[in-house]
Amino acid sequence: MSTPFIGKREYFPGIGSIPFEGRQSDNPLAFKFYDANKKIGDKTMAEHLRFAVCYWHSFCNMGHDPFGPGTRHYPWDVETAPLARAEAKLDAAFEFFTKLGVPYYCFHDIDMAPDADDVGEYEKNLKHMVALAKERQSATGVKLLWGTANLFSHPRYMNGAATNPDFAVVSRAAVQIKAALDATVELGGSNYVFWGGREGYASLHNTNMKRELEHFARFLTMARDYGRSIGFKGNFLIEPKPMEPMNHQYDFDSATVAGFLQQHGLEKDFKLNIEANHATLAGHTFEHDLQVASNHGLLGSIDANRGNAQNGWDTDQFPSDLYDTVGAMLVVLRQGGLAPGGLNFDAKVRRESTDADDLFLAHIGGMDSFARGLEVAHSLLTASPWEQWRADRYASFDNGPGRDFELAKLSLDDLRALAVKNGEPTQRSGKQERYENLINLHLSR
Ligand code: XUL
Ligand code: CO
Repeated sequence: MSTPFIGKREYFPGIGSIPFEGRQSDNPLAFKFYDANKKIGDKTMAEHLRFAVCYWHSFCNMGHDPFGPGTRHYPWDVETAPLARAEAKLDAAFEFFTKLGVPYYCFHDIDMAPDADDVGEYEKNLKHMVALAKERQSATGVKLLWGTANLFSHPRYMNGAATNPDFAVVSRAAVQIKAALDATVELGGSNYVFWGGREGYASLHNTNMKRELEHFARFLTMARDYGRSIGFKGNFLIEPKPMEPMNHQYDFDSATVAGFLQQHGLEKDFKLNIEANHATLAGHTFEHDLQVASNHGLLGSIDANRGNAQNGWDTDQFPSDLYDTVGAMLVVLRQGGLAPGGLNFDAKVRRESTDADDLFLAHIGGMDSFARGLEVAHSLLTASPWEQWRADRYASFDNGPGRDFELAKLSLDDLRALAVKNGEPTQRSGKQERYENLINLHLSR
């Protein structure tokens, strides 16, 4: 099957549009569960899942690790001039998005455009590439889920960007934030992400944490004000991560960021972008950090990936664990969806996965895993006793004194008097295994 490609040449020859073939198919380059137009409840799968491909891992990361260089050879890297290489990479990226059939993508400023120490040159490069990306977006219908600035790779940011102890670096960071916000607005992005890569510390001995956090809030407030002044109507998203690259990062997890946003009056404009492998690095499950964000009305978007239970690093593997995707989709469905956020695959193929089709296989697997997670979560919520069981567990608060307690009508003395009257509470089982069995049953149907 051939698909039109939009660049000067085809970068993924031999691979056409990825079709939906259903669970009986043996075709590795076909979806088994992700059927974009299939209705789940009142929305299609595409509307629920809002998949995005990330630019950095998919088209920039060569597979290097601390022990060796990259293992991948990208055909767009044969261009030697930086701008020509960026243009070829853009064509390859849009060819990939279109063949895969995802509605969205995400990028950092310097994933798409060549970086430069000279501010004018950096801004010129980004503007040039954004103009081309805008053309590709209108030619293909692929949209921008979110834009962001890379404020962690350049050595100038080694001590942080917005939280750097040197004001000269804080000011230099503003160049990139302003340009990336301009780019996001120009490309009609639905969200703008801040991942505080080096916003944290290596040692408390030399760090005034309180002052750095105040600078961080000031910086985010300025970015918010600038974004709104140029017409950005979407959500600003903070992406929590507890560590790596720094020993400690200020946006540790959902609970920490929710408190920070509320403390600084930013909770109306900012939400959270929760990444699975960041939640597990913080010692939580993915589902936990999603739920905490959702409790605060702050779950804005998801970076979909998974870690490795054995080593605990940010391995950014493609999601493949259905138990995890069911858990995630339960939280998403209960809060009524993710829009204007989405599911961005912040994931990379393994260093040993060096064929061009591996990028397709990885995304197909991730999309199928979330499509299946969506189906199972929907069926648990609408065609099983799950919600009733959970509600029954709290039934003692639905009326009588329990309800009065929730309505703040009782004092501590009242509670004591009730305890004396009622005697020792009857033991009630949590019945966790019953829910686990139900998930497996619905997964196998
Ligand atoms: C790093 C990470 C970033 C952000 C965007 O762990 O997740 O790629 O998603 O800066
Ligand atoms: Co991420």
